[in-house]
Amino acid sequence: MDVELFSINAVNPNGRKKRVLLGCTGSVATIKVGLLVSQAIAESCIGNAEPSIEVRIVATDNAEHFIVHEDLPKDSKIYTDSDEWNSWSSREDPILHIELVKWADIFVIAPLDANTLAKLAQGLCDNLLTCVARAWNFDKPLLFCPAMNTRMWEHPVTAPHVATLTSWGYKEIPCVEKRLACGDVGMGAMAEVDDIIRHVFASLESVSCDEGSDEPCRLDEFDSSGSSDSYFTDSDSENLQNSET
Ligand code: PCO
Repeated sequence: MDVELFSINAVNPNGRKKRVLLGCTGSVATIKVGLLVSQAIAESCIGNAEPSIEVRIVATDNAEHFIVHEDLPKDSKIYTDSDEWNSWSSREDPILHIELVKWADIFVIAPLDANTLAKLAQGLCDNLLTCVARAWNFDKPLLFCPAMNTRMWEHPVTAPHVATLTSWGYKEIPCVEKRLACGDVGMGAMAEVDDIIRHVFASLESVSCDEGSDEPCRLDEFDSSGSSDSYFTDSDSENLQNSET
């Protein structure tokens, strides 16, 4: 698809920021999540007084190994499997993956590793990220960026899995060929951050979030209960210590 660079109109005329839910899995390409989020937010400011997108992250347990927290904007919201379980104690409590589906305007899984790709293609949902995907509202876009070692990419099971996802209307942002983290050169690297952002903004163009069209959502209850992780920088910690002394 030919997407014009910076042809963003992520701003909703009614004022609400467009809500990007970013899923990260256990590919080493998750090291780029900070760059992806920071750059997307910065680019969404172009032509607008302030960012026109809000990004929240769903990370699998394996993704957590690769997240470089220092690269993420301060106060980035990261939801993990433990949030799903810690936030539920009785039947009146909201279910985190359902609230995330209601909250988001778009779900972007970047990177999508071989394991989670296989799970999604089979309909498995054994963690927060795969539950979000399984409960996804097909009226909203879901984009995925495969990323894995070339040997895994070339396994015969990969292409049918990708084809299954695209047959459901999920949009693939194809992987590229380059030197991978393990030193091998070949297909399987996550698409470039610039390309991912262009595709996300292009998909957001068609997302309407007119006043009154939002599904009622109880995500604020998680945030105010402090059950999800916010990332704070070292300077926040220093400021806190200074204010305590
Ligand atoms: C390597 N696996 C990988 C996963 C995909 N790689 C990438 C890129 C990064 C660096 O530009 C890691 C983002 O190579 O997406 O490298 C061996 S298992």
